[in-house]
Amino acid sequence: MSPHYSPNALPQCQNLQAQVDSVLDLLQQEPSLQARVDTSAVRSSLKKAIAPTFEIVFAGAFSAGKSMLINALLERELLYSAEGHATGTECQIAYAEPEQERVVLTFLSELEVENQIQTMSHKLGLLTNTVIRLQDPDYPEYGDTLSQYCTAIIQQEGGESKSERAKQASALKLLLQGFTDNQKYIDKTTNRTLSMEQFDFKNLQEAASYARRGSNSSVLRRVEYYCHHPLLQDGNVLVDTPGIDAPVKRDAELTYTKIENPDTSAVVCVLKPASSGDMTSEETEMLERIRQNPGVRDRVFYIFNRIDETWYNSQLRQRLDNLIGEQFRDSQRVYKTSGL
Ligand SMILES: Nc1nc2c(ncn2[C@@H]2O[C@H](COP(=O)(O)OP(=O)(O)O)[C@@H](O)[C@H]2O)c(=O)[nH]1
Ligand SMILES: [Mg+2]
Repeated sequence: MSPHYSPNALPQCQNLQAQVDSVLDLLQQEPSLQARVDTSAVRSSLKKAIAPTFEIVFAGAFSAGKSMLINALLERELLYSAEGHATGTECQIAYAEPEQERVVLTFLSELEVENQIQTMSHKLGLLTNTVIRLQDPDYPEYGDTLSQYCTAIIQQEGGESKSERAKQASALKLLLQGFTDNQKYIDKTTNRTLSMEQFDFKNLQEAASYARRGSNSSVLRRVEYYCHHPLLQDGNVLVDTPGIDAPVKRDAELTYTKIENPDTSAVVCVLKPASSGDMTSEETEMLERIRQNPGVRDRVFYIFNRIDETWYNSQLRQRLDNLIGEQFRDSQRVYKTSGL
C-alpha cells in the first residue's frame, strides 16, 4: 500500500539489522537495564522492517466484497467472487515479472472434503444417518443423490441465492462437483501442491479462471498467484481470506489465524454496514482481535464497502454515517468503496 515502505530507501534504515543488534548488545552489557527492557518486541519489529514482503490481509464477513475489491485493485479477474457460496480458499497474491506470472494450487485432502460434505449435508438435513466415505464403492451413488437433493432444495427456494438454505445447497453441490472433477489431484490425507504447468495452463489468466470456477475453488485450500502489477512491486503481498462467518468453521478460523499472525503487516477490514446498516458481532470481534496483533499496530484500514447500496437508500446512508461518527470518529483510515 505504501510505495515508500521499503526500509532500505531511507538512509537511516540502511544496515538496520546491524544497528539494532549493536544497540541490543550494548543493552546486554548493562545488567541494570537488562531486566527492565523487553527486547522481544524490538526483535519482532526489526524482523518485520527488514522482511522483503509486506503482507496485507483482507479480512471481513463473507460476501463483504473482499475478492471483488482485490480484483478491482489489480485490474484483473483473478479471484473467485460470487453471491452465496463462501469459498474456504486462502489466496495470496505476490509480484512477478510479466513473463514469470504463475499460479500454485494446494488442494484439500480427501478427509477434509469428506468432513465438509458431511457437515454441509447434515446442516441441510440430508442423509443424516449416513457416514459419507468418498472411497466407498457406494459413494458415487450417494454423491449423485446428494446433488439431486441440492438441486431440489434450490428449486424449492426459488433460486441459488434466494435464501440461506439455497446458498448452502448450492455450496454443497459445487463441492460435490469439485471433488468429482478434481479427484485425481486429491490425496487421502495430505494437501497436494501443484504448479500451473502440471495442469497445462498456458498463462496466469487460464489458471485463474480454473481456480475461480466455484466447483474447483471449493476443493482448493490455498492458491498463490504471482502476478505482474505495480501495486505488488515493492513486496506487497495481498491475502484474501474466506470470511469470519464462513459456513465451515475451519474456514472462518483461517481468517482469524491470519489477522493474528505476526507476519501480517497490515489489515484491510472490508466491512458490510453499508449494505446491512449495522456491524455484526463477528465484525466487532474481528476489529478487537486485529488490535491485539502488535505486528499490525495502526496499520488497519476500515473499508465500508458496497457503498453503492447507500446511494439510493437515504436511511441506510444515515445509519452508516451515524455508525462511522460514533465508532470510527478517531480512526484515520476510513474509506468508502464499491467493488462495482
Ligand atoms: N452492490 C455491491 N455488490 C458487491 C460489491 N462488492 C461485491 N459485491 C457483490 O457481493 C458478492 C460477493 O462478493 P465477493 O467479492 O465474492 O465477497 P467476499 O466473500 O468478501 O470475497 C458478489 O457477487 C458481488 O456481486 C459492491 O461494492 N457493491
Ligand atoms: Mg472471497
